[in-house]
Amino acid sequence: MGLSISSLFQRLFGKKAVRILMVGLDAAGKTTILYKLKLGEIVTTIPTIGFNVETVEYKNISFTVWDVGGQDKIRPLWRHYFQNTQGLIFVVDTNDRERIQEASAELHKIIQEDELKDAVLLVFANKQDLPNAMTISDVTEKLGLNSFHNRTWYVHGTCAVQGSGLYEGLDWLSGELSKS
Ligand SMILES: Nc1nc2c(ncn2[C@@H]2O[C@H](COP(=O)(O)OP(=O)(O)OP(=O)(O)O)[C@@H](O)[C@H]2O)c(=O)[nH]1
Ligand SMILES: [Mg+2]
Repeated sequence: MGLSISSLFQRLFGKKAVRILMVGLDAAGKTTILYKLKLGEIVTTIPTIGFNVETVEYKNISFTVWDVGGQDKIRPLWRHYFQNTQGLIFVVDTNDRERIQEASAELHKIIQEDELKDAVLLVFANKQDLPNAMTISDVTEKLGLNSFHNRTWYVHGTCAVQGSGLYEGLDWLSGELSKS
């Protein structure tokens, strides 16, 4: 026996349930993304101390998205959310050139965690609406994504306040996660 919650959910509702962890530096736009996906609206955010969690239904998948605050003092809390994560969304502020190395270091630190070894990685290169934003190839290079050999990853440009790019990211995630 031993039906997982996910397969039980799938039998009852015909949808696959997946657990997504969304992290990134503070002010990258995670909470804005979460509520744009959930409500279709821009909410006024305050820095997240702790986490927000919402379920977003898209296509044949029910995504439970955990959005964890990114301030440096609370980044050590991220690891408490790693377990059972099937998809990791790493959000980067492409306008924040000063902290792209810091973002890269945080990504490299968590990606080697054993609990995340099977998680697919979606990078949202956010704030593409701002004039000084780094390009997708810049972000790919600065995050060292090409060094992730045993990882399924994808980077997509987004503008959370307009909602652009978000569903393309979920499309990719749903494609990858329905394979497993
Ligand atoms: N111009 C622009 N601003 C954005 C975009 N996405 C988010 N913002 C703004 O960036 C600020 C920070 O957004 P949040 O969603 O609170 O950031 P966060 O990643 O949740 O931050 P923490 O909770 O501190 O980890 C807010 O003022 C947002 O309105 C975007 O695509 N473009
Ligand atoms: Mg937040």
